[in-house]
Amino acid sequence: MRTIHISDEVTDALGDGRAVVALESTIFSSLGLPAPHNEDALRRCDAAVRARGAVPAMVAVLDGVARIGLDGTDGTDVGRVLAGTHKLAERDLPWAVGTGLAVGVTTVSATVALAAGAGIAVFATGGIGGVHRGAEHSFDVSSDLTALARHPVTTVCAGAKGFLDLPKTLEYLETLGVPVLGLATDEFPAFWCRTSGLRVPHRVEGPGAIAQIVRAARALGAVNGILVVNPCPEDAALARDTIEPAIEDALAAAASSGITGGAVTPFVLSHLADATGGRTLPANLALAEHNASVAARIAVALSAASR
Ligand code: PSU
Ligand code: MN
Repeated sequence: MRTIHISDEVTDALGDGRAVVALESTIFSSLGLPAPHNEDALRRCDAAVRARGAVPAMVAVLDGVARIGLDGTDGTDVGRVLAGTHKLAERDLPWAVGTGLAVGVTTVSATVALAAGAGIAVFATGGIGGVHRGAEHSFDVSSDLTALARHPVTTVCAGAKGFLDLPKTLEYLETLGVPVLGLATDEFPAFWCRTSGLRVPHRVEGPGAIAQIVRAARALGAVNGILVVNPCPEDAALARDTIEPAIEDALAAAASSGITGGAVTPFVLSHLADATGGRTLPANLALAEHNASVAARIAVALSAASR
């Protein structure tokens, strides 16, 4: 049974020691962004990685095969991923492959697991999952956090969405031993908002400094990943008081509709896009593109140093 397929382009880049950046597929599916913004986001992230001299590797499950890099030059595979409605966390991968699932889009947890297995060191996403508000009752803590701790991949994100419990998310990352590096910021960013009022443990100024920390982690024998938090570009970011009432509203709607588990994040994202008259979308696209660009620069710095 063929379980994993790495595209020719990604295989060649890895073989030559060139920079590769993994991309998750959930944010580009209908669960992450409404059409046509999902396709736009994918095009912009793909171009941002290439513009910095790295090769993008989109991760997804298609016809029961874990795919790392989509090579369907006719765009068929990409089209299937964009229309994807089945979200896969790390624990869902054996089921998706073992049962031959037609289309599964990978979250942060599934993507870092597959990227690590393929030998990809850097991954770009929008925002990570975290500890949900009310987790003391629901126990809803995204498996993104444990996956970040278990796989030696550097993840670039714009923090975590403000509808999560951000103080608890930071505490949990500390418990798991995941370094959190603020890129040119002292504060943990809250996805659409550049600030959260929470300090990051360490501030770094650029991709070169991050690459040096990644190399230090490997030299020290660390087996965990590293989280880089990169605030949404200023011209696209939203103010906290714009988004906070919409968040309260979306969470109340999720609770009264009985939405739980993996369905919470897609529900809240789509509710927020509606409640803000679509104002979350340009921010979401801009931060994803910026993260892809930063991830590519880190990957290039790492590959240059290892030659
Ligand atoms: N952030 C976004 N869009 C998304 C997600 C996060 O802006 O679609 C997805 C990511 O794939 C992340 C997942 O890994 O939500 C977390 O889901 P959960 O909270 O159910 O673990
Ligand atoms: Mn969850």
